[in-house]
Amino acid sequence: MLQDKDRIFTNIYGMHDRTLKGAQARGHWDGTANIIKKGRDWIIDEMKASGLRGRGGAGFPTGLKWSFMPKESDGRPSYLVVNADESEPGTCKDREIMRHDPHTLIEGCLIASFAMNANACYIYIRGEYIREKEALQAAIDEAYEAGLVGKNAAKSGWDFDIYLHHGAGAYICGEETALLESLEGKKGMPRMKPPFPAGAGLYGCPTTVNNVESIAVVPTILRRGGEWFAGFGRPNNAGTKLFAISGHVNNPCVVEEAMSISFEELIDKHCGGIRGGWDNLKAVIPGGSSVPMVPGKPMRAATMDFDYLRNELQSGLGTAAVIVMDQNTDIIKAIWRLAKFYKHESCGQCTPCREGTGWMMRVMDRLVKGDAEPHEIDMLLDVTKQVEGHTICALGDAAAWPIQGLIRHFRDEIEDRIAHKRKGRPAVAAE
Ligand code: L3W
Ligand code: SF4
Repeated sequence: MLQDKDRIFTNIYGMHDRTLKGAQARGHWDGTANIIKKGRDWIIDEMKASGLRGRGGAGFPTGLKWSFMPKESDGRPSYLVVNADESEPGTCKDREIMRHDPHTLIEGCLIASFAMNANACYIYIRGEYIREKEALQAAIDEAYEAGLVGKNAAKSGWDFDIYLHHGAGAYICGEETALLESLEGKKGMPRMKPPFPAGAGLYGCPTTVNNVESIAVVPTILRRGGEWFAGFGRPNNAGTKLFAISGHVNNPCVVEEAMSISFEELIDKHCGGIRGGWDNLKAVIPGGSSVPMVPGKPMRAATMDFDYLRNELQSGLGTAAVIVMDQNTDIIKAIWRLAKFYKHESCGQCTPCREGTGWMMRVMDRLVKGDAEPHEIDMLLDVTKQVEGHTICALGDAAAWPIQGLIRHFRDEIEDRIAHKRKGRPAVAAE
């Protein structure tokens, strides 16, 4: 288990002063100019050495992503954009950083922007995060007032401006290119990639989009050293990580832990165990609803990191939003609810996603009621395969995977419900 001295987020539960004074007392903004004076190459090399992989869901190596940015300007400005559009079902970790530890994010923005030759950073925060927006804006104002950002930021010699942009409540704006479109004042619709944002991002200029947690850990990594961060977890799955655990555990929480902690330890140590005990565990979505679910038994022994969940359990760490479901869960209805979410959030620009999400939701609606024909289960699976991999952005895959997981692991339950309804017994109704 991670020791308190190794925690990066020292105010995640809001027990301490979140203002600049409190943040400085906890070690933030300490020697920021000295870090910057070590130069871009040193910062990027340390980030590579840390092994940090992006905390927004995809797990792309952060140092490598930064190295894609042009070293010399070709006349276009470079930008850092922080993705604070946290909307993945079950995910509420960045919210805690912005509420209670905003200064570590702002300091991270300055250092990361310098490393990528960017004089400006935009933070795109989700529309529903109103108090978080206020907390973050107050911290930005304090940082300007104290000379930590703005001209000659933190006496580093680097001029740096930071802007907070409030979204309007669309999940798709968390997809990095839809976010850039929205920031430019257009409809939040994903762009085709390539070009990746590092080549042509905000206003067609070199841009890196990073998740809040990925940027907020940067100052501590650089103060303590990349090797220190790489010492947690295991190779290719390094560092500390915020886990957001919800559902049928005794104490749902957000907690910073070492990557690769076992699922059992995570739940027993921090959540007081599964409601009703381990035998009552039915299924877990380990990384936010965009990753497939895993039934209870293999999940108990799982290692909570990118590679284990992908290679051993055909799932993923995603945003580490762990959604726990016990034996009382109507698993068909739970997945129907996700299907409804993705249908609502599809931007509609590509046919397989626009039509497929509606189609999948309507079949799921009948499965919940037991009103479907048995052959429709395979038909539904076939439709998920037509959507998966055939769309502009990952929302299509994210809509397909929970349904594929349901059919793979709980087919018996779907068949039982259909058989039950055919015998004229009442079935659970979808709302
Ligand atoms: C330059 C290349 N850059 C990749 C960059 C790319 C992006 C990053 C990862 O989706 C997933 C999605 C959600 N040259 C590059 C390159 N990049 N190749 O690396 O890219 P990618 O395409 O692997 O992923 P993505 O499009 O960023 C993110 C899943 O995360 N998810 C969570 C979603 C919700 C939230 C939230 O609420 N906070 O994040 C959970 O699983 O479904 O699969 O920057 O440009 N050759
Ligand atoms: Fe829009 Fe869906 Fe296509 Fe993504 S996959 S671009 S959300 S229609």
